Amino acid sequence: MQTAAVAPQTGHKALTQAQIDGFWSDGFVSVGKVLSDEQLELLRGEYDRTFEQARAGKINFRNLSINNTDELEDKNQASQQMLQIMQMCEINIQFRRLAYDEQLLDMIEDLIGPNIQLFHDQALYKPAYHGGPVFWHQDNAYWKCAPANLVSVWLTLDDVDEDNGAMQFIPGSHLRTVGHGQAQSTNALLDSGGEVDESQRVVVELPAGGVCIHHCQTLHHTAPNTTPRQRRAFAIHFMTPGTKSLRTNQYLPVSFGRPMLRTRA
Ligand SMILES: O=C(O)CCC(=O)C(=O)O
Repeated sequence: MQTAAVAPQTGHKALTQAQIDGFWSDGFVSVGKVLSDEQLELLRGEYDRTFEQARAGKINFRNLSINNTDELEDKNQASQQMLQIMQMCEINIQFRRLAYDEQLLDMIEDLIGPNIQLFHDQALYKPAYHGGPVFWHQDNAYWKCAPANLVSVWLTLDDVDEDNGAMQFIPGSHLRTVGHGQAQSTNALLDSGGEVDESQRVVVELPAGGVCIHHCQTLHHTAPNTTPRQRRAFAIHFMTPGTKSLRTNQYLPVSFGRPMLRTRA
């Protein structure tokens, strides 16, 4: 069983003590708007362009709402679409730069210390009207990393609320691991819904350019998007160097896809 990491004493760089304490007691913290309007405009354009290329078959993507035998037409036409492009940092320079954003890294340093390596990133797009759900899960049920002290920045390029797919969390759920099963409607997602007391859920509404941060064991999900408003999100998953994959029993080496983003001077 994995246990949640203990908060390192790093001093404050970007988060307040209340935000840091909130993160360690709840397993998530909402930071509000972080991106400037200029950054937001630039990233929206790059995001849309990349998804257009993906839908045209030029870039790999998955529709997490279907069984990915991966016919392009199926992915594009499905009645529910939770679209995912992995490793934007390897295909788009603006999203790679975002992983190195000092403001974001200052927040992450407040939580896991000054040695920060990228685990991976992903664009998660719920189109208007037929955006598919992401079921309740703890990220580390997918990742199987040790120690389980990875943290994720989830960043939205659109205003988000419960109806178009804002993040929903169960406070305190990062303190223990729960069981996950394969979701029935798709081969791409796990589902730990049976373990969740939904009356405890907290919906984190954010404005476009807003950020929330969560621990890799915090139970979270997002609802289908049936609204006329698209929901473009981007997640960056950070780890400390020396993190091990329990699948391979190997440390995760520094590479182009897993660069060191910050090290102690
Ligand atoms: O963007 C979503 O809908 C879900 C994101 C998520 O589960 C994550 O970033 O860990």
